[in-house]
Amino acid sequence: MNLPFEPQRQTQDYQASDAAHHIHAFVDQKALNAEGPRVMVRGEGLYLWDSEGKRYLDGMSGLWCTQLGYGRKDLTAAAAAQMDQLAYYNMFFHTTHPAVIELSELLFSLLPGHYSHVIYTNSGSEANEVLIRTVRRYWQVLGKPQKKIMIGRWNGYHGSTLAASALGGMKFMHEMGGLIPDVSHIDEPYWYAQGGDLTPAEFGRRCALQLEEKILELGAQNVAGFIAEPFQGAGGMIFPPESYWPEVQRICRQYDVLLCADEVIGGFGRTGEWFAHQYFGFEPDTLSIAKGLTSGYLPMGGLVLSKRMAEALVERGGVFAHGLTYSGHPVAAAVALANLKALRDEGIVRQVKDDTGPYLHKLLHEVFGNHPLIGEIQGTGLLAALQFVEDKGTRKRFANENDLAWQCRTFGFEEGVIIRSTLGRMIMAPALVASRVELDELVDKTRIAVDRTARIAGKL
Ligand code: PXG
Repeated sequence: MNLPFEPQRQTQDYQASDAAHHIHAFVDQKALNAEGPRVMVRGEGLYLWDSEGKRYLDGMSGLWCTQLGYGRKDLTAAAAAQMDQLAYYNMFFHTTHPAVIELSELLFSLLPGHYSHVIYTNSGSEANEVLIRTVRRYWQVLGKPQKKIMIGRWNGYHGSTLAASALGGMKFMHEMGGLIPDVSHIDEPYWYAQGGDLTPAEFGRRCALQLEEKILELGAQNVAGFIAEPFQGAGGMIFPPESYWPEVQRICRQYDVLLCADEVIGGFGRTGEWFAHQYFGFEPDTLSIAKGLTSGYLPMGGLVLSKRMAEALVERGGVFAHGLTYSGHPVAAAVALANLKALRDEGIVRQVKDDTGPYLHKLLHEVFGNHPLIGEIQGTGLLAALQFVEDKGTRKRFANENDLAWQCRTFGFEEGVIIRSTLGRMIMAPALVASRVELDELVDKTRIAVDRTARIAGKL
């Protein structure tokens, strides 16, 4: 083995101890224990190494979060300096600290001007938990306490805690642990799977109109907000038709329902814009953020509020009985600040928009445009989905599309590339610092994995 590190222990030793102590995410733990998880031990740029010395091109930025890639010394230095100076303090007790103030100054310089305030959290799930209470509190302050219901979307993902998973529309999650009161769902705008004979534009409008129907059914006087990801991430990297967001925005404004964008995946340059709602051209009232805020180096999220909401809460709200021990954690804030500075000052977001994003999509269209297994290529910036299809003419999907996609992901690992599978779609979201050469490798290895899958599916 020619490793750029010294593994401390044997892989099997790590695996045995892992099985003895951990319940992993979204997996049959017994089956995983029998197989043994890969043990990731090092990261540099876009690459990861496991304990066997195998190298992977990480086409998913970890979990859609390592915008700057792995091993950035400026982020390490920012964390170390902040730990030396003030490792912890909080925003209770009438106190604050420079790291969080400087982070917010920079954050709001990057956001459109109609946002002003943020409540920091440790994760995206927490951001959405905070969202529910903040939105309800806002309507209380405005004298409309009955406006409590949140509308989300089927197959949306807003996190794994109880209220966040209730906002989301993953039914199998609801079945494990239950829902919370005052949450309702409408359909997702997934034209390829559900659009039938409608054009994408017609289907997008139809999906948006479901929101209006749902608001009328529940009573606008009872509805607090509509939460959605600008594009669905965990649900399959699904872009809504262009007609969708303008109509959703119109409906929210018309019925005085807050429009809450979950930017946990879409934020911080993924689409080539700083935030995904800017790419789709709508103006949410709140933004849930996390992941790319720190490039995943430390846990941090937040709920961003419009000036209008913040003004009501600050000027008329009195005490908001809410707070987290680690809200605005100085070390996470220092890392987030260094991360945002790098994304801005190194022109990384602009590069995604003008160079690497268009390059990736040109490549994908060249390689997969006529591929027998691929019915649609979606995405923008450093974000892409490949839709598996059995019959392109009718958009008929494979009955076992989930298994095929999982198999494709496994082939990817074998080829040394990490891509994500969901419900018959393969997803790529590499670090935003990816070079053209790395994108060549990503697409090349993905093609091998997709070809191998096409052979199993009888398409090659
Ligand atoms: N909102 C969105 C849109 C997300 O994608 C969360 C909230 C929750 O964030 P935390 O930090 O609590 O995990 C997420 C998380 C995947 C995958 O495989 C996606 C997420 C998390 C883990 C795996 O696509 N998204």
